[in-house]
Amino acid sequence: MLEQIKDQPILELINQESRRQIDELELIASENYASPAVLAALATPLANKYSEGYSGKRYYGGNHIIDDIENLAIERAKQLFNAEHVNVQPLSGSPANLAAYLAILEPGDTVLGLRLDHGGHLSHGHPINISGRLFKFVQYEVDATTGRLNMDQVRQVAHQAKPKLIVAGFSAYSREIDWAGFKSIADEVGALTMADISHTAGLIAGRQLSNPTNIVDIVTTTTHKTLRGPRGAIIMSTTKLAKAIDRAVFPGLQGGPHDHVTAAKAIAFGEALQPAFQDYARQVIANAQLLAEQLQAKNYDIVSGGTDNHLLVIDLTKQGLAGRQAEEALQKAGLSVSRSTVPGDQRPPLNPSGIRLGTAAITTRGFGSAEIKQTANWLHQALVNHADDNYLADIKQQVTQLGRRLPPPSL
Ligand code: DSN
Repeated sequence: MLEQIKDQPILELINQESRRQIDELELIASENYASPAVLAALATPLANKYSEGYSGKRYYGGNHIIDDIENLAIERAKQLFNAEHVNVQPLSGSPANLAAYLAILEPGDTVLGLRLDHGGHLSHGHPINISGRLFKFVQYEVDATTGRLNMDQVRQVAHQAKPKLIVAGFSAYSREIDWAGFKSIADEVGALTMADISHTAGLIAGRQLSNPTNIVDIVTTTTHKTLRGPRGAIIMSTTKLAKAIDRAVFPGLQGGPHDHVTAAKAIAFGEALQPAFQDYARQVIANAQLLAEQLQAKNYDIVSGGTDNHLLVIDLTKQGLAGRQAEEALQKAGLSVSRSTVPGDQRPPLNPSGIRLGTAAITTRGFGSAEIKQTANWLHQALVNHADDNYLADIKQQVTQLGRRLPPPSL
């Protein structure tokens, strides 16, 4: 496929990024490597088509084949998540969340969401995001001592705020979620519930974490994190909310869906329906738990004391390191991570107190316990020697050797 690209500057940059993805270890919790089949679908003539509307009700001609593709994606997503209704058109996670809000809320309505610096997401009501500008978000927090959600505290905030919607879902929270607990609090205050499972969708689809579909009213998820599909998102809902969700996505928020991405989503859902995907999801969690244990043994503080999913947040306060400093040093060692706030962070968001690690991508490369222990050692050595560029370059060479032995499947 790449041989078709004659534009040398772009081709060279694409090749550089491909080499980087082989030679470095991707520990960013929201990233993964889509399969060759998923990537191939993205480079097909489906990208040429306009399909505003839905199956059988499009605003453009020539969509009978696109209808079949979209229907297949919907049926597979329904099977994967046991969902009553699925909209596969959202372009990504934030638009999916916004469409969900538009389906059931009016501007000014009160909504509950987790604070960004406690592990929430911008689109869960941060004042700088359109969610926080359109709606009156009241933010709940994780417990200051345990780093975990305390459902009694969530209940207290809900009873005070009397929201129309409670959003449960996170970008940097490593513990299992009590979906039924959120639902019962919502019922007590007459609110709807929405779960944003963008981070854990693959672990839910792989039957390793509990599934909120059929407990809450709306579930949104991106398709490219643990779910290992293309960049994009879907919205699942009860049949009762189906029409409102569909109208909010189109014509409420978006124009034409990206049909090549819809095909890639269908392929990814098909892959996730295979028994091997459950083994993958199990290994992602085992790897994250081992990584957390290894780092704790080296005296690192893991927020909440560990992980039940694919991610962990390390509070580097004890090490006297800031998140940005750590991220930059690790990058020099070929270890790609993202800085992260920790609950109650005293530092600014651009240079917070922690880093977030995830094992979805390295597990796709075939990492098991030996490679995880090695990775924990490299992380520790790089953080201890963060000011020594020669030392970091030396680690990078070792990282690259392992990276070339276990390349991403698409490269
Ligand atoms: N940017 C994603 C993450 O890193 O968690 C969420 O949108």
